[in-house]
Amino acid sequence: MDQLILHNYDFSNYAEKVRVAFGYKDLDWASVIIPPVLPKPDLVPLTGGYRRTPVLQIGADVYCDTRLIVKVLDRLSPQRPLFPPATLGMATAIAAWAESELVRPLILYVSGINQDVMPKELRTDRAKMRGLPEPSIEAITRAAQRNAPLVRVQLPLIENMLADGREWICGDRFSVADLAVYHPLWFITDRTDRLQHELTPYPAIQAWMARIRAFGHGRQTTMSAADALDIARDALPRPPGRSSSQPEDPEPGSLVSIRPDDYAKDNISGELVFIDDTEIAILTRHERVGDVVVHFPRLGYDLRKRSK
Ligand SMILES: N[C@@H](CCC(=O)N[C@@H](CS)C(=O)NCC(=O)O)C(=O)O
Repeated sequence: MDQLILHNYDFSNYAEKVRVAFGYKDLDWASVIIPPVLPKPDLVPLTGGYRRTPVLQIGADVYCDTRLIVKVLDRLSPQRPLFPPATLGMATAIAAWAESELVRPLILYVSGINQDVMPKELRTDRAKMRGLPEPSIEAITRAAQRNAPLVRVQLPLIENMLADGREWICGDRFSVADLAVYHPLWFITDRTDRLQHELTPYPAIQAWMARIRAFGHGRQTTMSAADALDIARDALPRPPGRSSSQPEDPEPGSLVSIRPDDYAKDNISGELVFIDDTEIAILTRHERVGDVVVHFPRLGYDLRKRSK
């Protein structure tokens, strides 16, 4: 298998989702540490401007967004699938809930309580990313207080999912549902133990988290950003497969732009080289790395045709 390179930083909960997937599948991978805030001069040549974390690089192909990255890992390493066919629909729906309704209040609560141990630049950067004015420390504290109840009303739902003694959220097979529910909960105690008490009433959650922690992170080495850029420069993107687009989709070969459909509206432009039900791939070019194909999940992204 070609070398898997994950561009990530330690306190990124979405990166933790992929690191745990590496552990579950027992994969070799190289870790490139990226800055948690802009500028990210060694990342954007690879992504055409996508700035979020993590990003998976395989040669001159770059996979953005963990919703696609986990599918790519299943394709490359089908043993121990993250999408067991019997629970595909349920796992996808639970993951979608976890990464919207659960993640957002949890991150606002935990990072608000831990703001003294988070990088100082985070406040300015994240406000800019959302196109909002920079909040004061007091406003962040108030946001943490507003979001604490939203976390507390959702934790019992997870305890309930595990209450019949099942090992994993969808039954006896680990799946993407476990990964997606785990990574925000991991963030609760990643930086400090201040919020450990929020998990104390939930023995099933705690035992389930311990089972997931036991997977570890696979076999990790470290790589410099310069080496990762050289690998992209020296590789050719994989030939795209046959597209299966819908009638309304832009034709492969058109100039398109794509952006996440949530709060961070960073636009990436290039030539559409592949599109199907799960994936969109765009050819980008940068002087440092040459041609790179940047891949996005279909769901969660807004794709538009551009005039030349
Ligand atoms: N839907 C994306 C969300 C990724 C995301 O929001 N990651 C956070 C870090 S945990 C982020 O990108 N923050 C801004 C940054 O790192 O620049 C995914 O699943 O990968």
